[in-house]
This record gives sequence, structure tokens and C-alpha cells, in this order.
Amino acid sequence: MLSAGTQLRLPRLLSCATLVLLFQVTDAKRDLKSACTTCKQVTDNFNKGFERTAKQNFGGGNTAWEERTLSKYETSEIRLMEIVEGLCDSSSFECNHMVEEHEEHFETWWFKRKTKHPDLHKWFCVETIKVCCPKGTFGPDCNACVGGSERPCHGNGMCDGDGTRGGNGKCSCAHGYEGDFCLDCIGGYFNEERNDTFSLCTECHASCKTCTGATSQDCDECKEGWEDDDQEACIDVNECSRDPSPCEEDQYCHNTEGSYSCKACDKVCSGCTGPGPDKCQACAGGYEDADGSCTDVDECSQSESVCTKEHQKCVNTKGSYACICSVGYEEEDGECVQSPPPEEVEETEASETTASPHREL
Ligand SMILES: [Ca+2]
Repeated sequence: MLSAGTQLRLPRLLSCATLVLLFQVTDAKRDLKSACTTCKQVTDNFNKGFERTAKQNFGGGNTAWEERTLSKYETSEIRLMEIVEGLCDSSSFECNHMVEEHEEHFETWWFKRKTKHPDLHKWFCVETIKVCCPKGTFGPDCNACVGGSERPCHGNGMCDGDGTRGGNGKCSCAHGYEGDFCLDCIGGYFNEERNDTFSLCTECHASCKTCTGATSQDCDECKEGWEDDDQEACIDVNECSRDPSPCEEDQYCHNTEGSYSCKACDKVCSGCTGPGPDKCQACAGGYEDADGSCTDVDECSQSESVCTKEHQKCVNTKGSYACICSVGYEEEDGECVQSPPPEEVEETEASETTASPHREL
């Protein structure tokens, strides 16, 4: 009989094994897709190499003698080798491995199948080494994608594993489409045309959350920022006409279709209705209304002096003013005191100058 511990451990081990198996299956599916991608690169590079070597020859030029005695370069083994050498980046393990493993297939195709099967990708990747499927099909048996191999996903999406031996054939729909078959429209889109195999989804008018047609009158429901008007159309909400304004005190409101924005007032304003110094509701401190525009107050030219301390003078600034000490005075503990007498400075300079060798001459 199993002990309690073993009984608990067994299911856990089993579920672990299932997980590992799942990962392996997922990995294997990814491998099948990437094997086809590698094969595609190989055959693409083969075709490029074929073009690159189209104008080459044995090196010295195809002389009449060479054409007679040797097989033509065009169909030669040397040309094949030159093409095969350029099939993979040296760093791509998967590519080099595939080419090494199937080198003889390239020879078979080159010498025996090329004329009858000119499409190397189809012959090599799909039919011979079987890592790819024809377009519109997927999986180990190359089954048709959802919606059929002619127009996978009804032309509105990508079929998982399309053209590879991997994937599950399910659709990932293009933007605007949804559903297993990519025939349905996502919210904000409507079916302009629709039948069992064809669907065209078009974006609704910007004012609609959902709709049945292209105009603002075809909305089922208005989007946020829009509202029903008398004619049953969705029109813009003018958020800026609301009271109180949705913006801060030092901002003005700018209405836009479906929304609004708040922008900073000019710095000369205290509240405003728009941009610039002429849209102020009131002037900011230090500014006054002059012909409908807020302009700087020149405090220094007012009849009552604003700088009251002795030896002070007034300097006007934008939106304010400053009191500074007059020439010959400097600030000390909030008072303007006389600077060291200029004569002393000059004297020192003079004595230095006198001491200079030029004066002595
Ligand atoms: Ca608006």
C-alpha cells in the first residue's frame, strides 16, 4: 500500500511530466516553423546565387574550345558549388546543418529536376525535405488554413503556421477585425460589406463609440467628449463653456473636437480667456491695463517714490522694480553706506604707477 506522502507525490510528478511534455510539444511546433524559415532563406539565397553567377564563366571566359570540351559553366558542378557556398551565414548553425544534411538534394535538383521543377522552394522545402507547406496551408499534413488556402482568414488576418509544417492554422486578425474567421468588426468599426466569405470593416466616425455607418449620424453610441444633438448625430461637447471651467485659474480652456485642453495664461495675466497679454481677465501684480493689454507698471516714475531709503535709486523691471544704492554707495546691513573714497583707490593706483620703472625714466 502507498504511504500518504507517496500518494500526494505521484499526481504532482505526473503533472510535472505533463508540463514537460507540453513544453516539448510547443518547442517542436516552433522548431517546425523555424525549419521552414531556414529552408526559405536557403532557397532564397540559392536563387540570389543563381542570379549572381548568371554572368560568370569558368574564370577565363567561355572560349569556343571550353564550350566544346567542358560542360558549359551555366549548368556545371562548379557553378552549383559556388552557389551552395553562399547559402548560409557562417554563424547560422541551423542553416549550415540543413545544407550539409541535404547537399545531395541540391545536386539532384541541379542536374536532374531543375527543368521539370523550376521552383526550388517548392521542390526542396515543401516536397522533398518536407519542412514547409504550400501557401495557405499549415501543420504536419499541410491542412488548409481557417478560411481556406486561397484566402486564409478571409484575407483579413494571418494564419498561424501558414506555409510551414508547424502552427495550428488559427487566425490572428488584422486591425479592425476579430472572431475565429476574421469576418467580424471590432468596436469602433462597422461592416461596410459582409457575406460568408468576405468582410470589409471600416472605422466609425471619430464621434462614435459604435456605429452602423461612416458618418456622425450613424453612431449607435457617442464616444466620450461627444453628445447627441437634436438631429440624432454626435456633436462635440464644448467643455470650455462649462461653469466652473475645467481648467485651473492661471489657465485658459481650448475646446477641440471630442476633447479640450488647458493652456497656461500669459504671465502678465491674472486669469485669462485666451493666449497673449490682451486676453487677460485681470492684470497680474506689477502690470496694468493699457488699451486692453496688460503692460508693465513703471514704479520708478510714479510721483510717490518707492525707494525711500537714503542714497537709494529705483530700477524698473518687468512686473516689478528694485531699489539699489546710488553710485558711490554700497549696501551694508540694509542701508546704503558710502563706498571707500575714490581718491584712496586712485592714490594707491598712483603710488603704484609712480613706482613703476617707466615713470622713473
Ligand atoms: Ca470638446
